[in-house]
This record gives sequence, structure tokens and C-alpha cells, in this order.
Amino acid sequence: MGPDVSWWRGAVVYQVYPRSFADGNGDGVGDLAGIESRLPYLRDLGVDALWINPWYVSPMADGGYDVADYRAIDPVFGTLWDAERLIRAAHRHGLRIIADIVPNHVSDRHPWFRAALAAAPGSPERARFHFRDEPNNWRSRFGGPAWTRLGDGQWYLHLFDAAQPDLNWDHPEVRAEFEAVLRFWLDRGVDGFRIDVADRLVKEAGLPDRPVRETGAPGFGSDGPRPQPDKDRPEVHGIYRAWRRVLDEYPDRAFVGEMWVTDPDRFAMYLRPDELHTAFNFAFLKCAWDAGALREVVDRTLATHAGVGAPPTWVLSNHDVTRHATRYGRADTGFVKRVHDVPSDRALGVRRARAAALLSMALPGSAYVYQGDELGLPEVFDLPAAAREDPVFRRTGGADLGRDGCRVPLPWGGDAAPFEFGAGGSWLPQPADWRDLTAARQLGDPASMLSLYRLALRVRRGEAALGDGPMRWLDLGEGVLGFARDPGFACVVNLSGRPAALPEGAPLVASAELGGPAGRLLPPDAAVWLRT
Ligand code: TEU
Repeated sequence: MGPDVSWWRGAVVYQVYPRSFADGNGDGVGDLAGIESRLPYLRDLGVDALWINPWYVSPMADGGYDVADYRAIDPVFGTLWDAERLIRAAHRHGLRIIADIVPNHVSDRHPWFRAALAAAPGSPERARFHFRDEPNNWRSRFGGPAWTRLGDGQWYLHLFDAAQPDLNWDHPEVRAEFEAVLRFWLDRGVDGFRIDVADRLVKEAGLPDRPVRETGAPGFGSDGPRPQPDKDRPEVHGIYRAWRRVLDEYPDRAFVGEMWVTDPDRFAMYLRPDELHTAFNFAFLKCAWDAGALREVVDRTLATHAGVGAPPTWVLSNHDVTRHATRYGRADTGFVKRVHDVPSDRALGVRRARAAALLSMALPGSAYVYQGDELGLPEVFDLPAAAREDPVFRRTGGADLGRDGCRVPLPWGGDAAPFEFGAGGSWLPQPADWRDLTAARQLGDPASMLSLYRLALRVRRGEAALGDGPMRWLDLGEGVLGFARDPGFACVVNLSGRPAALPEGAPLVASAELGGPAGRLLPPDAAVWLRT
């Protein structure tokens, strides 16, 4: 990338789930000191930026997505001083910091909601939320009703947990407050924001009942027919135009939006030049391991983004979905919603995850790595019920095990749990066989997932100079995805089930050993980068 290209157009962003990344003070929960101590690991991994899930003061009813104070760090993670130091230290290592902003709801311990509870029905304190005398038929994204009743008879709306009351975005104080919060963190040097549930802030006027939908929502437990609240209201765009004006007062900052909006044209509206810079590509995350389906998603992604001049992103996993090393080892490799009673072939899943890593990093735009994907971590299903913290588990009565299985603390080294996660155990138990997956062990093995990520990221930044830009498909036969990028680069992914002959070019990185007498055969479920 030339120096004139904005960093966010081609960045590889590493997602840090702070509770589970590294524990600096030995209390069993990850923290900012832990992140700081592992910055050299992230620099050597070769990523460009960190997106850190919410670090604010929170009762942790939803892992920090229930914020009680947007201007302070939760004591379990550290202090504001620590955050400022972490931002500076990251910058010294050449790593940018993307904070997570949670505007749809606050914690029920947030001063505004406490004031609303203390005030009477119809009071100005309640006007910042959605209070009603009667609930409508909306269901929570986490299972169960989206309304909770108070002692005085009024109900309040929460699209997620009851501990996460939804804000009323028609209220000018709500709008002003979040613009001030953006400035608070921009002034402290963050390079951007990931926007939580970006498509749901504005509700349909009057909060009318919604038609009953038969299908469960992707990602969360299905508890029968579920009237889903409306999302993606056109009025939401005014919020992001205002936010963009705030961000543009600071040089080189960027937004990444979290919208589960499937219609490509509606999705693209968030990425217009005066709104968000980027957004997570969940169509790619959900796509099955299938050449035709992937090609279609890539084409649709490129067309969608080209229309508004925004760079695509390539996302395989995050803290809300089943880890892709597990998904790709199943008979059905697409992601519709979390399931836990489906077998997965570990070797096959890892093989495909290696190939998918090369694919996601070679496509034009920005790529995301969820912590632990670079170690090939699987989803953990056998957590004891008592250890589970995700409200989804409780609110669905266990029908959906929830998201704890992709949030198990990272194994850094050693032979026994907590695998150097910290000095004091880990808030979720780690599988004993993660001794073979620790970062320390993988560093010493050139065939490991970690070694593959490190090599690929070095080549991506260095000689291949990947990132944003054009690509063109190569016709390499059925089941084989191939594309070329200038100057002189090709990526080939074999999803055909039999070895595929490589086009001209010297291999730069391969996800599996190449076969054939001259090493020109790419085995199934493998990918290679070529210098052409
Ligand atoms: O998740 C938003 C969310 O609900 C999506 O994951 C989506 O609705 C679903 O998976 C698929 O339709 C965000 C955070 O990422 C998550 O961790 C929080 O629990 C949630 O918001 C509430 O803040």
C-alpha cells in the first residue's frame, strides 16, 4: 500500500476480547495490563490494529456490553490511566486501537437508568428509554420477551438482556451524550470505533407489534416463532452522519459497523462516504465452505462496496459465533445459528481454517482475526453449566449454550491450565489438550497455525503488498477459486475434493504441503499464494 492509502482500507485487525486475552494481575480475568504485556506478540504476528471489546465500567451482565460508565475502565480491566498507557504503547509498536462503542443500550446500573427507575412514569428521566404501560410482542435477541415490568407497572424495552435497557435515540440528550463519548476517547488517542448493533438504534415509531417469524434469528437461540423488532430504520443514518462529522475532526480515524443487514443495498447505505468507513462482512462469515457460494459472496461483496467506494472486510469469526475451525469441520459448514450437538472433524476443520485464513487475507480490503484463530482454537462445548456466563444460555434455558465456548481464555504457554493466561487460573476452564495449542509451542513449529499466520501476514504487508485494490478471477476449473492481483500475485483455494493443478507462479505461502513431482498440485481444502 502506498502511503497515500488510509490504513483502515487494508488493515488486518485483531479482535481482543479482554476478559479472555491475557491476565496481568492474576485474578483469572484478562485485563489491560495483560494486553500491554502481549503487544510484542501482536506486533510480531503482523497485524495492524486491535479492536478491543468493551472495557468500560460494567456489571458484566453481558461481558461488558452493559456499560454503566462510558468514560471509565472497569476495575477488573484496570484504570483509565492503564487505557491511556495501553494506547500509547500500542502506537509505539505500530498498532492502532479500535474501541468498542455500545450505543443501543446501557447497563441497568447506568446513572440514567437508575434515575429513570427512581422517577415516576411519564418523567423526563424515563424519556431517555422506552417505557410503556403495555409491552408489545417483541422478543429479546437473547431469548424471552424484550420487556421487563417494574414494580410501578410500567415496562421497559431491552432488545438484549433485561440488564441492558434500550436507549431512546429520538432524545437529543442521548445523541449529544454519545458524540461527547466519542470525543472523550478520540482525545485519548483511539484510532476508531467498532459500533455495536449499529442497525438497531432507531425503533419503529410507536413500537408496534411485529409479524411473527417462523425462523430463529441467526446466532441466538430459537425459542419458537419470534416476532423480531424492526431494524435498519432509515432514520439511523442521520446518527452516523453526525458521528462522522465528529470523527472527521480528528485525522486518520475510522468506524467499523456491526450490522447484521443481509440486503446488500441496505448494507451499503451505512458505508456511504459521509457515514461509516467500514462494516463487518457477515455474509462471508456465514458462507459455507463451497467454491460457488464463496465466489458469489465475494462478487456480491465487491459490487456492494464498489458502489459506495468503501473497502470490504473479511470476517471469519468473532466473540458471538462458533469458531470457524469447528464450523468448517462439520457436514454443514455454513453458519445460520449456533448449534452444539453436531459433530465436527477437527483435522478437516483446521485444514480448511488454514486455507480460509489465506483467502481472507488475500482478498481486497481489510481482514479480521479473532483472538485464538491464529492458534486454530476450536469451539469449547463441554463447559460446566455453572461456569457459563453468557445470558443467552440462561435466557434460552440452555437450548442455546451461548457464546462462552468461543470466549475461553487463550493458552499462551506451559503444559497445564491456565497455560500462562495468568497467575490465577482462568474464568472459564480451558481444555487440557490445549497444551498442544499454546502460542509458545506453536512458535517453535513451522507447520503450526500460528506460523502460517505470521508468515502470511508478513508476506501480505511485505512482498505481496496486499490490502485494498482490484482483483480478477482466474478460471481454474470446478471447485477451485483463483484470483489475481496486481502486481504479479495470485491466490488459489482448492475446494474441489481432488488435487488441483496450480497456474504459473512461485509459491509464497501455502496452507498445506504441495503435491506432485514438481510441487504443482494443490491438495483439497488448501490454499496457496503465488508470485506470478
Ligand atoms: O451483538 C449483536 C447481535 O445481536 C449480533 O450478534 C446478531 O444479532 C446475531 O448474532 C445474529 O443476528 C453485539 C455484540 O457483538 C454481542 O456480544 C452483544 O451481546 C450484543 O451486541 C449486545 O450488546
